[in-house]
Order: sequence, then structure tokens, then C-alpha cells
Amino acid sequence: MIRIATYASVVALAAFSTMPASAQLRDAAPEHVEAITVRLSNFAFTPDHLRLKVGIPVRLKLVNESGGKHDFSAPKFFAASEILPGSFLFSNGEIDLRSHQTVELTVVPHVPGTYRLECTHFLHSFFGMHGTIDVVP
Ligand SMILES: [Cu+2]
Repeated sequence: MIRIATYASVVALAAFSTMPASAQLRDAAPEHVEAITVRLSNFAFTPDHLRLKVGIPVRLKLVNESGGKHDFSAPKFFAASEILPGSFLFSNGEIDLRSHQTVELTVVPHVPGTYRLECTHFLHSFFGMHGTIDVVP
């Protein structure tokens, strides 16, 4: 069931750009929001460097491609950003992803700076699962 739901959302996303506005899902992101896909694997974020602009919404699609759990932890970044409706719900600035889970959220960064991104699972960051999010004016 989860697999089917994930597949359906991928198909919906693929069709998104060709669909008329009236056919879009109610909680889908506005069509001109830039989308960035970040893949989580053992033990890396790809890409591991994001460059975002203050005040410009971005749709983040997080894809856990691995057979294990990971998280996308950037508490200082999320504390300095606004999470728009229709986003995956999470708390404490940390998004937990099950094996092969995909989640999406729309974020508006508000404060320029360089923020650390990491997976907080034991030793994952040590093995290279970390990155940076630059927010530029
Ligand atoms: Cu990890």
C-alpha cells in the first residue's frame, strides 16, 4: 500500500508540468516553485550542497534510496525558514525517512547563512552523510 502511494505520487509529479492548473492536486506546490530532489543513501546526501534564496519557496523532495533508515536533520535551517502547507509533517528540524520512503515539503528560507545538514543516525555523518545549505540574499 505504501509502495503504491509512493508510486502514485511519483507519477503525479511527473505529470505535474503538463497538467492544466485545474487538474492539479489541491495541496500540490504552485507550478513555478523550483523543485530540488535530494537522495539519501549509505552514507551520503546527493547533492550535499543546496543553495537557496531568501524569500523564494523551494519544493524539497527527499528520497531515501537505501535499505535502511536515515534522517534529514537541519534544525537551524528549518528554525530560520517557513514550512508551507502541503508539506510532510515533522518536528525538531529533523525528517525521518524509512527505507525507500519519499517525502516532499515546501520551504521558504528567511535568514541568510550557511546551515549544517546531517543524518543523525549513529556514525552516518562520520561516514560522510552530511552537507550544507547556503541561504543567500
Ligand atoms: Cu543516515
